[in-house]
Amino acid sequence: MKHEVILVTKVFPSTQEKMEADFTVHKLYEAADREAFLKLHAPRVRALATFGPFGADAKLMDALPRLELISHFGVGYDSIDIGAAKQRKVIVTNTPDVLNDCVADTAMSLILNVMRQYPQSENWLRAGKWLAEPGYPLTVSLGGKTLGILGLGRIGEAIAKRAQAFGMKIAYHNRNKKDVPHAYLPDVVSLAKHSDVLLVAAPGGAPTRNIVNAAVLDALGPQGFLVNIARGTLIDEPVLIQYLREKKIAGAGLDVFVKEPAVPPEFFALENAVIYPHVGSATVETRTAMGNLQLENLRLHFAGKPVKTRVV
Ligand code: 8YV
Repeated sequence: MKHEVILVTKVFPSTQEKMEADFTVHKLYEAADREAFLKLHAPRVRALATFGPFGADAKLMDALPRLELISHFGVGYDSIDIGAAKQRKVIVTNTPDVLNDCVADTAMSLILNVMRQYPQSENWLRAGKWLAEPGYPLTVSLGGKTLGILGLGRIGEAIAKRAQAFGMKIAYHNRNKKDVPHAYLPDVVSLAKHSDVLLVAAPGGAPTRNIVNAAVLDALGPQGFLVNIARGTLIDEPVLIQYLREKKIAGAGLDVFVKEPAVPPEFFALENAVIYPHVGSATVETRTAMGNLQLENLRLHFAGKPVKTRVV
């Protein structure tokens, strides 16, 4: 007999196929009446599969009194109420490590694109401006500049490795100093002051909300660039839009936004913003590996074994 899992939203197709092969999957996102759906399946369901921003709150956990495991697709789990999970002794797993390289590649491309203005220069060429002007305006070199990493975790380290290969110096701020050769700055403002590029790679959620605020952007200054591959919530977005518009910082490279996919249209008009639709981990290989890890945690739990990547 197959174990039963509630899936909160559609996932990567190959992951969903494998999930449906191994488990009886109840699709919450197809339910016309959510409450009736949960009531119907609650007596048998012990696991929930969540995905990115489609997580689980206390209300959903309460609707599933037999819930033992939330197997999340994504390294960031800010869409899950961790306090509520702990209180109810529900295990939460995520999908770390397998995405480090892809997210770091994306970060590096944002650093390159925002400093060297490759997308803007291509648009300039496509608009036929090369025929009228001698060349695209000069930009800024990466070599010798300081990359300040806010949140030097596993993804941050992968970014540091790449940036060093491009000749950048690394500084960082974490709650605790790490045993690494990079310069440690005791707070976000001093990191921003010390950096040419401030890169945000810390977890989202309430404790980090708006930690990149006006004071931090002032410290970064008109020659400084901001790059965010973590969560939109870490940045005070209206303030960032204002600072970009008034050129109080040099530019921003953003893969994430406060409310996705409803990106504030103000960003579309900003020449000094390079924006991606949250593609950090979005390759076939990485999404497959993330899905496999999500499935492995489900299988291990139902086999009575410890899960592989437990958060709480
Ligand atoms: C994914 C992410 O895009 O892992 C994360 O935390 O933000 C991304 O890798 C996301 O999980 C799916 O929406």
